[in-house]
Amino acid sequence: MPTHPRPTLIRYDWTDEEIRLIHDLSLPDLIYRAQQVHREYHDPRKVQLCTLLSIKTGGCPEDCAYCPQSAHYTTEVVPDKLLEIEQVLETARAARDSGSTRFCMGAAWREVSDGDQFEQVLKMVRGVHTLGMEVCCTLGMLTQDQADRLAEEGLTAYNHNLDTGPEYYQRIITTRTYEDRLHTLECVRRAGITVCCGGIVGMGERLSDRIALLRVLSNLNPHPESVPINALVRVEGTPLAHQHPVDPIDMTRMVATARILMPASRVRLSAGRTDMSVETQALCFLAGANSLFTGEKLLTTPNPGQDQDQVLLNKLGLSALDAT
Ligand code: SAM
Ligand code: DTB
Ligand code: SF4
Repeated sequence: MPTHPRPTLIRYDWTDEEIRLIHDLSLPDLIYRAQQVHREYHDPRKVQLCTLLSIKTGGCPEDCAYCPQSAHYTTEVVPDKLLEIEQVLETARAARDSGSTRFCMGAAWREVSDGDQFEQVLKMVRGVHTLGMEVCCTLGMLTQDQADRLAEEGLTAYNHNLDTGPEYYQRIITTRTYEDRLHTLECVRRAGITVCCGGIVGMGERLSDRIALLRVLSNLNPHPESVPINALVRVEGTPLAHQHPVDPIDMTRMVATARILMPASRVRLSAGRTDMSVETQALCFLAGANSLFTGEKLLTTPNPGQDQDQVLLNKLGLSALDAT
């Protein structure tokens, strides 16, 4: 349970200037403010554990510069066909049994096409829902009808990231627009599915691009229920393979600012944790992160395994959120 009453009003009209002032506070002031807001809306000792599974890997027609699954780049990812339903449900069951409460299925698609494969995905959604887990998908762009059908099968959340600010976005992806992404988010919202939407830091963007991303996210009304903050996983073969690693304090500032702007949302410390120390992750929890991806793998790249995360949570006195 949250440990404070709720005086902070949720706002949807944050400006870049206001966000920048928060982001640039002294670190103690920033963390203090993030902690205050965090405790008004969340139990500071609980962390949501989510498990990812790539149900359709590689060969994607999009040109997202960070992504090892894009067919535009030569990476170590071996394209595969859509997984069988049983295999997916087995993985979900194992994730549930090791404490995960949300199962997120990702497909390397530009968009969902109606037909057999979508019908299979609908069955996977129903199956995971029946296991008593929250179900999330990230399948690319959706039509309203597809979003409605996913909702009917019990989908809890749809992940569709804005990735960065609108200006820098065009340097990262040329095959679909920021407006396309916003349109899919609207379809998801209208279908009554919760929205999972965040971005990536460390792609060579300026601070103003990170601020712009936070402005767009925090001006969505309602706010996305989950906000994944990814640190770029630098994958050999992608155009962003040789970016500088993200500075731990920059990551902390991003998490804390997201927390302050979107008080009721879950802020997820997402990709990039294999390169983060325990201390960096601890700072991110202090800054208001309250969700993690667990398991050995994200979609195609490594993630700290369950044992390592258990040690992390124990050390910090945190525990997994119970299933709802
Ligand atoms: N194809 C679908 C789409 O793009 O919407 C779903 C899967 S896609 C891999 C989901 C998200 O993963 C991307 O929007 C991006 O934010 C994140 N992602 C992909 N590759 C990443 C990387 N190398 N480092 C950090 N985040 C990454
Ligand atoms: C999100 O924001 N991060 C996850 C999830 N949503 C789908 C994906 C991270 C992918 C990292 C690169 C990979 O493993 O392929
Ligand atoms: Fe395809 Fe998604 Fe990767 Fe972009 S992020 S290349 S859409 S799998």
